Amino acid sequence: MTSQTAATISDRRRVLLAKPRGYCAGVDRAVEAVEKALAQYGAPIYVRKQIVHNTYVVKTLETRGAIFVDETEEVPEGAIVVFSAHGVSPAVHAEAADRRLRTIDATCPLVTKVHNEARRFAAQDYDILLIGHEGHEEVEGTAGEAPDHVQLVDGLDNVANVTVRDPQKVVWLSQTTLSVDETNETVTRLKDRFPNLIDPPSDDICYATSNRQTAVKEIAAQSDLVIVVGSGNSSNSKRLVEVALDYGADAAYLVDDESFVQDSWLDGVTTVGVTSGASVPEILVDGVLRKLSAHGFSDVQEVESVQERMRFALPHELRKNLRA
Ligand code: 2E7
Ligand code: F3S
Repeated sequence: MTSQTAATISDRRRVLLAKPRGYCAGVDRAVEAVEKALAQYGAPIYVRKQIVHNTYVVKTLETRGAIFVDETEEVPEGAIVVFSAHGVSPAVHAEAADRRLRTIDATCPLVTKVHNEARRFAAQDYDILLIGHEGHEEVEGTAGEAPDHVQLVDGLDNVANVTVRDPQKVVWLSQTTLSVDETNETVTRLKDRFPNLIDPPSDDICYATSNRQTAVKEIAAQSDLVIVVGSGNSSNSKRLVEVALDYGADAAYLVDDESFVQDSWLDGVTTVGVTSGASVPEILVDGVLRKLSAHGFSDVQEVESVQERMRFALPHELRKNLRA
């Protein structure tokens, strides 16, 4: 290769950086809730489950004095516990009350909205088809609002197994972080079986999930490779990898941080798309961009598809004194 050809190729190397990406309003609020609790009451502050599904966020809060537990029974009586952004069922609230825990509920307000829908339809004796991923904390919390009325529909293959009491009285709800396209397909199949299936009063897939998918669609077709920054248990981040592949990226990978980016992925690549899930701090994206720059991808073009301005107020418990 002549030096001129090499220069031409390296000049063409670029990064398309999706916007919006990273923290959503619910994550911002939940992480700030733990930070404020630590500042206001001092360490330790207990947190039930990962406050958001990001390894770096959890580790950072741990170094500041947060203790992450799986269940409320691991929290000493009378201590302060924060409930994660993904929400909890009424049974978990009751357990915490039994143990006289002082609770700060960092459930995203858009998840609370889905809980309220579940309660309202259950009170009217509807069968509720909850589209979501089995075992995900958000699904457990929402289903726990009306366990006798909710059945989980996890993926298209599950549609055939659904049985309802009265096909005239069925509603679907969903997890907030699903693939928009796949959910539409699932609903279409459900409506083939239950033509009178009612839609949720407003979209359950949240603005942040849907905007990040729109943004990655815009860069995927032009990208040889898409790197999604996010942790392996982050539902919305994993969906971004799938959407990138569906919309024309030749390859797409989920990475926790730049150390996971393999040099071999960049062989023969001229355009790298980069985005991040809703639980991902920007510092992790910066690290990936630095690594790409070191490999000749220093031309970074941000592609903004939707403007976001959403903000949520902190949990109300942080506006009063929780001291015992
Ligand atoms: C809360 C909710 O923490 P995440 O990675 O969670 P998912 O649900 O995508 O695994 O992202 C932020 C977030 C998204 N949804 C937090 Cl209900
Ligand atoms: Fe809430 Fe959606 Fe974020 S449900 S926590 S705004 S990804």
